[in-house]
Amino acid sequence: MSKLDHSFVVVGLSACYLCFFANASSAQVGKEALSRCMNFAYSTEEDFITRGPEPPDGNPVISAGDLLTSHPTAVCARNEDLLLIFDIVDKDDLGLDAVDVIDIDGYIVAFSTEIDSPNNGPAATQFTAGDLLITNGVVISNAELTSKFSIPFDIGLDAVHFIGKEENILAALEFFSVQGVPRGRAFSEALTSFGIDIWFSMEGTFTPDGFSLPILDGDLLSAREGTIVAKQTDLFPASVPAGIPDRGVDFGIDAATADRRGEATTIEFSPEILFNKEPLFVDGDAIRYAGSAHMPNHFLIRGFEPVTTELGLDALSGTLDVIFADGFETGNVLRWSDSVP
Ligand SMILES: [Ca+2]
Ligand SMILES: [Ca+2]
Ligand SMILES: [Ca+2]
Repeated sequence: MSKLDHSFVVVGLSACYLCFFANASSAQVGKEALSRCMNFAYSTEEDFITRGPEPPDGNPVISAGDLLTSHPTAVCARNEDLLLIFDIVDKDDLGLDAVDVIDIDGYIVAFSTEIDSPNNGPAATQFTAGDLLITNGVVISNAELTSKFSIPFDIGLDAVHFIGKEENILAALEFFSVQGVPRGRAFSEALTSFGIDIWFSMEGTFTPDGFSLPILDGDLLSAREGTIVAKQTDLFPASVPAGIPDRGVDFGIDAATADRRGEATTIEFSPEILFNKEPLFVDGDAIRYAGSAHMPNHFLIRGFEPVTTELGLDALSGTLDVIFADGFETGNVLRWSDSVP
C-alpha cells in the first residue's frame, strides 16, 4: 500500500471513529430500558467503554451522562433519552449530576445536568445545571429549590432525592406540569400541601440569614423546610474528620439517595473527595449514613468490565440494598482492603 493509500485508510478510520462518537452523543435506548433501574441506578463521573453487556443501542461507549445500574449491569437511559422532552437542538450530551428514578411506567425521572441548556438564549433560559429537571418537562429552578434558604444566586445542584408517597410525588409533578412551578415561598408551600419534600445537595457553601454557620456542599438539605436533613458530621463515622468547623474537612456530597419515608439513617451517598487514612474511601464510593456500610466504586461498575477500577459516582437512586444482597457486605467497618473482590 502506498503512503497515500495508507493515509486514506487512516483518515477513513478516523472519520468512522468520529462518526461513532458523534452517534454516541445522540444515542437512545428507549423507554423500556428504564425498568432495569427500578431498584438501583447511578451515573459515573467519566465516559468509558463497556466490555460487558452490550447496551440496547449497540454502542459500547458509556457516557458520564447516561443512567446505569449494576443490578444486573445495564444502561437504563442515555443522556438523550432523559432530555427527550427538552428538545436539545444540537443533541449534545449535557451530563448527569443528580438523579431520582421515580416512576418506571410513566417514565418519570428527576435529574440535573452538568452544563446549562444549549437552548438558553438572551431572551429566555430553558434550564441551567443548577435546576432540577423532570422527564415530563418540568423545570424546578435552583431559585425555587433553595428559596427557603434565600440564596440569591444559582448555587448548583449535585444530589437530589424525593421524599413522600410515590402517588403524592407524581401528583405534585403533574400539577407543576399543568399549572407551572410555584415561585418563591409558594414552592415550599406546594411541597407541604402534597406531603412531599425534596432533599438535595448544593455545589457550594453559603450562610443563609438566621444560620450561625454556613450550610455546606457536604450537607443534605430539605427544600420544604429550609433545614439541614443530614449534616456532613452525621454522614461519616467519628474517625473521619468530616464537618466544618468542628472536625476540619467538608468531604462534599456528590450523590445521595434514601428511602421515601424521610428517615435520615437510610441515606446512602457519595463524597466529593477521598480519605487516605482508615477507614479508606475514594470519591467514587457509596457510603451509608454514619459510615455503617461501604460500597466501593469498582464493585458498582465491575459488570461493565471497564479497563479501570474507578469511574467516579455523581448520581445515586434507589438503594444499595439490592447490591449488598447480591453477595457484597463489608459489615459495619469501612475498609478498602475488605472490599476488593
Ligand atoms: Ca455523571
Ligand atoms: Ca453529583
Ligand atoms: Ca454537594
